[in-house]
Amino acid sequence: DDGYDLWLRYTLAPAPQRAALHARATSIVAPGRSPLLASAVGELRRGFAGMTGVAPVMADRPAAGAIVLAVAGSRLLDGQALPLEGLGREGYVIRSATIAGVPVTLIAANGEAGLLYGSFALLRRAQMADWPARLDERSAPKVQLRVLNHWDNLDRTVERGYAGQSIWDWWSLPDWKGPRYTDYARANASLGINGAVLNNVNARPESLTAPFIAKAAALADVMRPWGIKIYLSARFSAPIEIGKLNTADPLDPAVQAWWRAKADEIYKAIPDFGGFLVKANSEGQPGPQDYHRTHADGANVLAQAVRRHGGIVMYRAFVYSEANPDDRAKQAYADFKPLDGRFDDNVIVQVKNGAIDFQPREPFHPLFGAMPRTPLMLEFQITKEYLGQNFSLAYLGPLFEEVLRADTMAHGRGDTVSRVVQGKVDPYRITGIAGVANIGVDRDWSGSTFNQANWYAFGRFAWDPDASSAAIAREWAAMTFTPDPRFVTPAVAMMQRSREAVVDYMTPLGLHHQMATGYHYGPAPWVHALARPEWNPVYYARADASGIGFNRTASGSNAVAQYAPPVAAFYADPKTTPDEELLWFHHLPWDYRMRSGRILWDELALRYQHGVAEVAAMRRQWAALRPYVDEERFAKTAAFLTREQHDAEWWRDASLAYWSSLSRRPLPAGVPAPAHPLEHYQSITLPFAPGN
Ligand code: BDP
Repeated sequence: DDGYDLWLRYTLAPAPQRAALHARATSIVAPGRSPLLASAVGELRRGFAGMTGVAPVMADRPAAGAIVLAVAGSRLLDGQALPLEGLGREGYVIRSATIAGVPVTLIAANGEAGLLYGSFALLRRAQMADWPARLDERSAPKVQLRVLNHWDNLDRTVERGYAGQSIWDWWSLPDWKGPRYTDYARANASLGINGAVLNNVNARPESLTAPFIAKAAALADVMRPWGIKIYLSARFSAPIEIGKLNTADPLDPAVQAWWRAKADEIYKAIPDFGGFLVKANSEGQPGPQDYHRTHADGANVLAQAVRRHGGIVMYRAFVYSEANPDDRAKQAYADFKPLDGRFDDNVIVQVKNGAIDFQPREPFHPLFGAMPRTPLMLEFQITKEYLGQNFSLAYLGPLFEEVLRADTMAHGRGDTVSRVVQGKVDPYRITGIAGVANIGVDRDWSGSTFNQANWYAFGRFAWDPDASSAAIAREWAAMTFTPDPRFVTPAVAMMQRSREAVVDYMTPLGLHHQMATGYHYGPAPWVHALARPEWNPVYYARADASGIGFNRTASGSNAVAQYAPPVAAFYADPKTTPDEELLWFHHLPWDYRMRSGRILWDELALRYQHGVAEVAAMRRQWAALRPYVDEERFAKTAAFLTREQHDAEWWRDASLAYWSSLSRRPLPAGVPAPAHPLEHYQSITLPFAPGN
């Protein structure tokens, strides 16, 4: 098994269950002709054919064991009293029911999208062997926009992509729409993902030219029957580069007219185009500040262009510049908080989960809860740029969950990031979650089987930000491998600990951004001479002979003050700051006494060691799961775990070699001396690393 089928494998169920499954999927009744409905029916047939060996027949009226798909108002639902209210167009109800005297499984919804999602939910139950005698399930997405961000370039390289080239074959589009696009759409629809931004936020202007609009339109045609809208990243200076204007000033009428005309052109080709994603005035990208305008001015010019077509603008708050050297973590809040309420009503500001950059662990971004009049869209990174990229077995469910459950205390206890994002803390007109995709042309899509779990978890959390990472892992493991609990239970336990292992062997106790320059793979805590201060790992760890950590309290950068007062107070004191975030907020002496009773130096060293030990434990665990896994996926995962173990030891040894050159303290018992002198680690470079 090369992993191509993801979690939609639909393998033949074991004989005893097969007959029971078939008895519940004898036929499909699905009046109507919409493309969404056709997708739902096609998938149900494919799925049950795979699992039972017999495709359900299409029927006009229910017979025993039929699966009945019907939207509200259908006569098939007469007398059923279904709780469809409040489900929106995408929610669904699945029920064991009796229609015309025969037992059926009913999938009902207010719109065809709901029937599609309900069909996948039923297939999930069948795949997990979790189909109770009386089905009664009701679900609706808690977030409107559930969007993948592809950082895919027009030349098919993928920024921070570790799964091969871009799946968008721009060169052969729009003429050739390969089957992989449909499989991509199916996989997303199975999770409820309803949007895809096709191109990199570091956007090329060409993506908005007529030939590329035609290519995007071809992809939109493939996605539409699966409930997915497409979006494009827009380069702010496009009016100059492709419009031949001499400015991109958002307040210039000619610029405004250009964006309107461009939007009209796009909507002509793609009537349901979702809108634009914008990265402006960040990492060299042009933006409104080039013209002394605000980010609100910048967002609004695009928003006005798409608004009459029903489009939106996702405007990123990932901004930092040399002008703000005292603490990079503070800049997004400093730039955006004063603009609260100044964005047009079809703008949503997209905020990374933490204030720096997709680190193995970050405290939640202080903008969450701080923008009552501006909808905020949460951005996660699914591709593991800073977490070992391809090779680490790092399930991100616990990371997503930790961020979503973090309490912003915006107005009081319980105002979690999840509730902010759902628009329940402040009433948002638009709600959304974005994930930077980890998808490429590799046969297994994501570079490794376990990386698929992160795509899966992203989609499930976007649907329900209050979901549980463990429950999601169980679904994924059961569908991707086998529902046999002898596999699922230990595999899930391993997944649940896997991200913490990465935190421990890379950046324990709140350390961050210690990765090598450029490709961000492997340790480089000593780097100090890059042009901008905040590009250097030493900027973040602030380690010297006296101690380690970034003082973000009032005596330091005072970044803590960007949080609501109770959160600020909690993080201002090292005694209340959790160990996991300690050095994010505090600079502490090497002999600072930790909760464990150990001194900081010893605790730090032991955390690295713990991370390494966890990877060793995962390798053993994986070896024990061999009987349940096909040869190909077993071998690749085993090889990657071996690589991860090497990387974990490298991280531990390089980091401790460097820190001990500053702390001048002996390693505690149980932590081996680094295998090589510091200079060895400092001399390692990785030419041709992917994804830059
Ligand atoms: C950083 C990546 C960089 C992205 C940037 C972004 O290193 O490649 O362009 O984020 O989010 O994490 O724009």
